[in-house]
Amino acid sequence: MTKDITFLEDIKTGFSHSPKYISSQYFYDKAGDKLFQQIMNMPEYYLTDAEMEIFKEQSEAIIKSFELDPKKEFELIELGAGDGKKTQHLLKALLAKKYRFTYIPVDISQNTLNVIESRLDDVLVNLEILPKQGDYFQVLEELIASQKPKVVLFIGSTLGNMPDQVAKDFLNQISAHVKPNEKLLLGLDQIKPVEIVLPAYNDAAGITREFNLNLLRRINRELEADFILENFEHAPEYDEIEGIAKSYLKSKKDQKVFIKNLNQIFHFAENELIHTEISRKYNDEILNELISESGLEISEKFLDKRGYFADYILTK
Ligand code: AVJ
Repeated sequence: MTKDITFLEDIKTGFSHSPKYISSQYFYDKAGDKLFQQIMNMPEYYLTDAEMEIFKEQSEAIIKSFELDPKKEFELIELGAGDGKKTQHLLKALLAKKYRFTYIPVDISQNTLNVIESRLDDVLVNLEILPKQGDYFQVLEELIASQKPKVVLFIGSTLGNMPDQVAKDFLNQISAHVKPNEKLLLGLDQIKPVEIVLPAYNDAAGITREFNLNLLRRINRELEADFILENFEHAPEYDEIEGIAKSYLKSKKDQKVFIKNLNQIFHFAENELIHTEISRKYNDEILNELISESGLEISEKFLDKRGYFADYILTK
């Protein structure tokens, strides 16, 4: 499978780089998906609760901000659909208001889409749902010909895994796929003190630690490597000024690891870091800079009560 070749090549590239890195996209194998679900239930991981509160309590206002013509059918496209638990509240409110729309969750993982579809089929019997498996932009490209107006959702602060320049390109591309007056609902974690952010990436139960170490487990399994997981520790950081949480795996000692499928030995010095993830936090100024060349503008902002998380409405 080409996917495996990519993993192999990406690991080779990342481990040959100084400092070493593993792309955060590789967290999400079967075990990683499960661990992320558990992370979302950790008391320290405030992001999910905060955004859930926004959807539970402010869905009516969010719908108003879409400025839809109630007589016209529209398409609600969710990029990276997750488990649908948050979106469910918005969908329910739209149905209650008798809007006619098709909900189109888009995800790389067919498995994820199946989970959402069966969950939503149970709770929202009248929902028209049309899951699409594939790459976001490929799917948006397919939908561009549609005459129906669209609203695009990209929630959960997933954008935060992208370096700013990548995020900028991503938002420019989304903008290129929507028409004037169409909306993007963008969920972004807000910059806040280290005492709140850092524990979210270092929960006491050790789930995030497992999530990070699972990358090595995956390399062992899929690339036939001999990482000893006990020889690495989970090392997260958060710089409050910059507003970026960073996760690393730190080598506890000087060691060598053999990756059979690359027929290559990699050396890890004591305390050497493998960078595995960034989770950027935002404010209006940072977001405005990211969308400055996209033609999108912030038209509204919905915060949870604590002001931890924001769902922005961006209008083209
Ligand atoms: C799914 C990207 C929003 O960065 O907060 C959670 C992933 N990583 N704990 C985040 C994650 C470690 C999460 N996002």
